[in-house]
Amino acid sequence: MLTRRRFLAAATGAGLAPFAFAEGEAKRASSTVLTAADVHVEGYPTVEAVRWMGDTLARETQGRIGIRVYHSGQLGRETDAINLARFGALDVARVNVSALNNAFPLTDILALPYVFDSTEHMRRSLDGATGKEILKAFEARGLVGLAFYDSGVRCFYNNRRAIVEPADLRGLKIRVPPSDIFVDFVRALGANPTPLAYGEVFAALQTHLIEGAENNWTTFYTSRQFEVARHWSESLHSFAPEALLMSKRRLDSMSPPDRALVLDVAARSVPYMRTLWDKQESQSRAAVEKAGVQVAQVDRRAFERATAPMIETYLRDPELMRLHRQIRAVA
Ligand code: GTR
Repeated sequence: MLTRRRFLAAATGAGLAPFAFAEGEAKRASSTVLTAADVHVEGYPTVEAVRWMGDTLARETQGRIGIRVYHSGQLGRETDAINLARFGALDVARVNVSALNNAFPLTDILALPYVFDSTEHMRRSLDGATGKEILKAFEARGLVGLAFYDSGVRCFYNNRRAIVEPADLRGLKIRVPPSDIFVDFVRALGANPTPLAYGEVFAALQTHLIEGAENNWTTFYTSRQFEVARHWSESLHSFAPEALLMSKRRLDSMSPPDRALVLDVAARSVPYMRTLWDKQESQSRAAVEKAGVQVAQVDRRAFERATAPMIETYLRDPELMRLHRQIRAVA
């Protein structure tokens, strides 16, 4: 298997093409094999959607363009993938917006708790003006926003007790992604936010470095975290979606028709991903419940009240307030 070190050596040295050719993936000298990174395992909807893109590109270019997906965090953390893509050492980075919040402030609005009412509301906003504007904003720092994918709705889970109201979280060490929004949110609820990379969460729960985390059903299931955190709470606090980003340098190096094709295939992968997502989310929930995880309903109003001042602080930013109004208008 390819190691991260070998990948980086190839990527930052003579370019990726020699490596890809050696792997026999490119059929002709003029072939392009785009590299993509994802922290999720094979079969996860984001991984499969990017694979679908690769197959579609290969079919529609008679094998001239393809995508090689490095799944399961083989290329490291999401923050690493973002930087690799910005500097052209990786072509496609599939990451969650939470990993982009600090560098791309407009993405804050997508991660902020209680902004979206439902999956439908989120999809409508991402398909419309809000999604388009935020995808465009990545270009300021070496990236092209190809698409947004679903990531369900994030809820708390932990290995201690049922969380019904904010007081139940008091003092618990809760893992958060590397985003100030999540740090501030968990702190406002009286817990101790502990930023960790996604790949480290399972071990941190198992060794009691942390007592809980928050994420969606699919992640909870596919990462096996449900085996070590037996209390799930329906806090339904954030719909923070996934972002599919491409290295601007790489996209600009392609011919105009190839560039247009990549953008078009990425857009076409969104409905495909959503179908996979809906199926996988309900299967994951059913599997976790079958495995005996306790699901608690929470006093959602109490969570909203406890975090309202923190959310208002973010919305004091005029740009975020403008996007917030835009999103609420299509609720
Ligand atoms: C998941 C998301 C991952 C990663 C993870 C996290 O929902 O799909 O990309 O960001 O959350 O919490 O780190």
